[in-house]
Amino acid sequence: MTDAQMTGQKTARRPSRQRWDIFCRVVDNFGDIGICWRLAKQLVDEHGLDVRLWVDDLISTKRLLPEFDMTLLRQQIRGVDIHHWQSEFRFDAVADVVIEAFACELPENYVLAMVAKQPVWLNLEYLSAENWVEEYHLKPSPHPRLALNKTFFFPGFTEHTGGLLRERGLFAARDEFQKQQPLPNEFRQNSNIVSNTLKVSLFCYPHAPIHDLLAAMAASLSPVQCFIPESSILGIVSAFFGDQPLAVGDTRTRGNLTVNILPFLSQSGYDELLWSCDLNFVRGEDSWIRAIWAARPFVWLPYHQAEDTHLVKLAAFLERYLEGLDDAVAEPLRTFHMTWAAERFDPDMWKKLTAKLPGLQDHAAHQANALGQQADLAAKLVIFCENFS
Ligand code: TRH
Repeated sequence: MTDAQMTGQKTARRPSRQRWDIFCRVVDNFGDIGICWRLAKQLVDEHGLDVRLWVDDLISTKRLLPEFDMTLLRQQIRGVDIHHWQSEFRFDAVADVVIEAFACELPENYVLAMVAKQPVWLNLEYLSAENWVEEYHLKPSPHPRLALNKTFFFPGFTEHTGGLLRERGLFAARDEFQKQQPLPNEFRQNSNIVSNTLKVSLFCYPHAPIHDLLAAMAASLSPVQCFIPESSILGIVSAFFGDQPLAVGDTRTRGNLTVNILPFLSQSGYDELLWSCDLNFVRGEDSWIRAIWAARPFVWLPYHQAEDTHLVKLAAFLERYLEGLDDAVAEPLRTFHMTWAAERFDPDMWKKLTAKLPGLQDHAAHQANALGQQADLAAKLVIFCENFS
């Protein structure tokens, strides 16, 4: 592979590879399918590719894509050919480019068929801001038995990584949306938005100290409105209010906190929620990236990993993300992140964090613009495949 290929730089082009297969096995939650669906759609919309998305978990797919019909083995949605990936795997032909998302292990019969076709085979990895990512991005991995080569493709925050998922026109849509007052979005219809409150969205894992966070919000000196899309934390939120189980459309108040339970939103509706709030709590991978693009301050909770690897991942991200920010502003956000992810809480850190929101807002806008200057992940994938030899 040449240097230009390693860095994703353009050289003389081979004809575009037309058919792409993306394989997605849902481990849990929504990130796996959320990312694969977003990527598939972008490859169709912006690169004119013929994309098949193979997914094994129909329930998660349905949650994310309400128009998805769980009775069908195959269906077209917004230009993407979605197939149910069943244990007995049937396919017509191997694609030109094969994306194995998050080391999901391709079906054996498909891998055998790849030997004759020799497609570009990429393992799309999880996102991390750690330094080693640059070194491993685009590293080849020969198959142990067959004449096949897989390439590791790492998303990331620097030019020498695979970049971040970002659709063309996302910033323009966000800016247009944020200009409008009152904000016209689907969650608004379900909630009575009060002006002059601190608007917060909350999407996190149930092991986070949610009760303590809600208590700190309730004790705030000024009003806080917290929007919670329906998720696995609803029981904890209900228990905080000592109430019947909360349901979509419910509103509860304690002290200076008002909570609105929203439906699980569409991906674009969720973007609008992030764009509308002054502070967003996000998790996993895809909502984390969307929070960055929202250009609003956020608290990211990484997916829990053994031996506290997620805390290393978090520290690496904060190191990169907070670079250039005055320490007096950066420190409350760093402390909040690390404490929240370690499942501890101190009410004081909520006060300190909210006191620094104006400075954090400027920084969030700056970082979104700076990262938005880099080529996005879909474009980098396409360029890499065009130059692959
Ligand atoms: O759901 P997540 O925790 O996903 C994961 C999984 O744990 C997965 O196994 C792991 O590999 C990955 O993280 C790192 O969090 P994430 O990644 O933010 O995905 C949530 C998706 O759901 C994202 O596409 C945004 C979307 N979403 C909506 O569309 N509507 C909503 O209302 C909300 C709250 C989220």
